[in-house]
Amino acid sequence: MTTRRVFASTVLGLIIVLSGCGGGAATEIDATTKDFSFNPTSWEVAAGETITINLTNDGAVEHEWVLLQPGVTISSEADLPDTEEELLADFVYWEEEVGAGESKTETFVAPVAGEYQIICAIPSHFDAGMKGTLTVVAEG
Ligand SMILES: [Cu+2]
Repeated sequence: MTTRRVFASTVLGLIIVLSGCGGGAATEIDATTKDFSFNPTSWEVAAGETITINLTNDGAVEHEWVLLQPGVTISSEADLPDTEEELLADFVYWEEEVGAGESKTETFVAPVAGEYQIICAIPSHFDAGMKGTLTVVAEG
């Protein structure tokens, strides 16, 4: 009786551990942009995987889905550099823009496990609310 209970709880624990190891993390995500927000505002993908992203812009102006580099976060646009060159070198891990009313499908390779900030880097858009979170989980 006692042995059986221990076995059952061990199996249950193993299932919980396995399911928490990124086996369910997506390799395809959807992101819709509007004026001025993302929907959804958070995504979860598996580290090192090629991720397909389906971008749809339901807004009236162009938007971007910008994945910031590991360890890089901003709290306002004042934290961003003045030049595109510095932005790409020091802040951006991957980015794609999508025109008003347009849709596109692109791919990028997910970085190492961690929490990453998603922004729209078009002036005034981040401060207006275009921010999100990409959670990258390690593969089990
Ligand atoms: Cu935008």
